[in-house]
Amino acid sequence: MTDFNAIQETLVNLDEARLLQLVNDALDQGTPAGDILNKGLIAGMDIVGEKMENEDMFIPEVLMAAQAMGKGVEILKPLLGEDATSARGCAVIGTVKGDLHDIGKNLVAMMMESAGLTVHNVGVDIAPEEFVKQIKENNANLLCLSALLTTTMPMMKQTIDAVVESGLRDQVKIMVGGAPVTQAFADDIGADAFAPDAGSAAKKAKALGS
Ligand code: B1M
Repeated sequence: MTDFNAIQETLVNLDEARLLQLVNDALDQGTPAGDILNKGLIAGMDIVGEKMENEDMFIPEVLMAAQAMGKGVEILKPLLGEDATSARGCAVIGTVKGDLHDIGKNLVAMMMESAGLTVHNVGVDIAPEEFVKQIKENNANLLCLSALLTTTMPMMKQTIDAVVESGLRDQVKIMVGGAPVTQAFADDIGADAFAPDAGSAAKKAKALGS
C-alpha cells in the first residue's frame, strides 16, 4: 500500500530524487494517479504552506518544493486525463496580475486539456489588458483566472471589468479559482463559475465551453 505520508515528508524535506522515486513506486503498485496527486503531492504542499506561514520554511525552500512537485506532476500528467475525444471550447487561463503562483493554475490547465478543451496557458502576473488581448487573439469562449493571494483577488474583478469594457463579455464565460477564492466572491465580482479544485474546474469548463 502506498505510504502517502512518505511522499508528503519527502516533498517537505526537499528530496526531489526520492520524491520522484516514490511517485514512480506508487504508480508501479497500481495507486491511482489522482490519489498520488491529492493525498501525496498536494497534501505535502499544504504542509509546506503551513511551514512557510510559521517561518519554518523560507521562499527559496518553498520554490524548491514547488519545483519538485512540478516534476512529480509531470510524471502523473499522462495518467490524470479524462476522455479527450472531442474539442469542447477554447480557453485562456492565467494567474492575475501581481500573483506568481502557478502550480494550481497549471494543474487546472492540464485537466482542462485532457478533458478536450483547447487551452492557452498565458502564464502568471497577467494584466487585465493582456487577458483581453489573448481572448481576442485566440477567439476564446472561456476565460479562467487564478489567484492565490488575498491581495490579488481584487485583480480578478478588474480583469472582468476590462473584459466588459472591451465588449467581449458576451463572447466569454469566466471561471475563477485559487485557494482564497470562494463561490460568494465569484458571485460578487460577476464571474460565471467558481471551482475549488482542478478536477471540478475541468468539469465546469467543459460545461461552460461547449
Ligand atoms: Co506563496 N503563498 N507566496 N509562494 N505559496 C501561499 C499562497 C500562502 C497561503 C502561504 C501561507 O502563508 N500559508 C500565502 C498566501 C496568504 C494569502 O494571501 N491568503 C502565500 C504568500 C504570502 C506568498 C508571498 C507573499 C510570500 C512572500 O514573499 N512573503 C509570495 C507572493 C509572490 C507573488 O505571487 N507575488 C509567495 C511566493 C511563493 C513562491 C514563489 C515561493 C511559491 C510559488 C511557486 C509557483 O507557484 N511556481 C509559493 C508557494 C508554492 C505557496 C504555497 C506553499 C503552495 C501553493 C501551491 O502551489 N499549492 C501556498 C500555501 C498553500 O497553498 N498551501 C502559498 C498547490 C496547488 C496544487 O494548489 O494553488 O491552491 P492551489 O491550486 C488548487 C486550487 O486552488 C484550484 O485548483 C488547484 C488544484 O486543485 N485552483 C483553481 C487554482 N487555480 C484555479 C483556477 C480555477 C479553478 C480552480 O479556475 C480558473
